[in-house]
Amino acid sequence: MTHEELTEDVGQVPVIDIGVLLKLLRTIDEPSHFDRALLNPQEAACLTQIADSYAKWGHFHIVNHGVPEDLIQAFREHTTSFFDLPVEEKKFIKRNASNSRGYFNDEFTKQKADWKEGIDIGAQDGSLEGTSEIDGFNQWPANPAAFRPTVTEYFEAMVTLSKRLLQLVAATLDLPLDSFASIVEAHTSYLRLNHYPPFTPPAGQPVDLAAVLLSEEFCTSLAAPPGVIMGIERHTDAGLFTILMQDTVSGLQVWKGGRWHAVISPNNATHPYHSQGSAETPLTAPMATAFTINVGDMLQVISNDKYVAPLHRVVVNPSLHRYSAPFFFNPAYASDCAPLDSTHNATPCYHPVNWGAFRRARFEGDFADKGVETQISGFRTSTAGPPPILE
Ligand SMILES: O=C(O)CCC(=O)C(=O)O
Repeated sequence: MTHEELTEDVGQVPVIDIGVLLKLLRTIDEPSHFDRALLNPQEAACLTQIADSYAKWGHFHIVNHGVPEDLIQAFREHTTSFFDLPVEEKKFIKRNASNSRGYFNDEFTKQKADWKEGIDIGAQDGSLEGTSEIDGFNQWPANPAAFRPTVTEYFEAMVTLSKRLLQLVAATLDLPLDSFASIVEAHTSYLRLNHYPPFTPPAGQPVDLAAVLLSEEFCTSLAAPPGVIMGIERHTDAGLFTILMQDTVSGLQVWKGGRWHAVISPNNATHPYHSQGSAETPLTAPMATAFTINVGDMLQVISNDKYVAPLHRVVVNPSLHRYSAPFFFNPAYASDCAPLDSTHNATPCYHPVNWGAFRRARFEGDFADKGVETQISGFRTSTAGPPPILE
């Protein structure tokens, strides 16, 4: 049995073709006057699918998102070339406690060192230039030469797509499309490039990785058993939502219904999506360019628990390199995120969360073992009850 098969999911996480809604958004002159009742049946079905996926899974895959395929391919190639550099060269641009932008190979999640390396590139006050008190400044590698222009172009494409997706979030909540525009005008999003090298057990301590990954204990315990190395331990994303590019190697898992499920991207040829097309009804999107969307903590707060940020993690792979690129779409630092009046729960489940303060506390925990991580559960109101879990 291969590693891919070991971690294969049941293919339930929807793959949503959002082309029909993006086309519509481009034609709407006054987002504040958006009327859901005027959607045609195809548009309405797509919006319902998005709303249901946010509520049921907290994540889904999108195709036909408008990001050019050649840009995605160039971005991928430069990501791989960057990580292929000698570690000494990558460390020229290493991030530190006073600058969160740059290369790292020492991140902690749940007080455990991740089995991965990465580079963070961020926006400050809505732009890729400049510096911010919380994040510092971007550090670009000298090699590969085209890394900076390609990553910059990809970053801008992610911003454009994120703003569209945020309009759709508003639409799913029966709000005008521009309801959240002010909190992301000076957005503080960042792009993370991840490389998970193949896991090599320490000499003299052989690990039967397949047995570990298949064990009932591993699949049903929230925390990975002691001694099991993870690509990245369980966490939720802190911001509004994440646009995740996964390559063809699996590893991502999500906690739902009391166990971990593998989340295979449609970019992987084993995904059931590939068998859905036919000569009569061909698939509408090119493959290898799907993105996975994850609800983040701030959207959970704003939606007052209607949309729950999924707990996710990444398992190691014994033989394959895995690359991924989450784009964390984040509000302005000055924003206070608070439950909207119009969401399904009349009583607010959260006190307002200042994004700048929250992000600063999270970064401090990423950089070193600070004991307890800052979580939105700390902002729950006394009447809200226990934090929601995806059932
Ligand atoms: O690599 C992935 O698929 C997910 C990465 C992730 O969760 C993170 O970087 O926060």
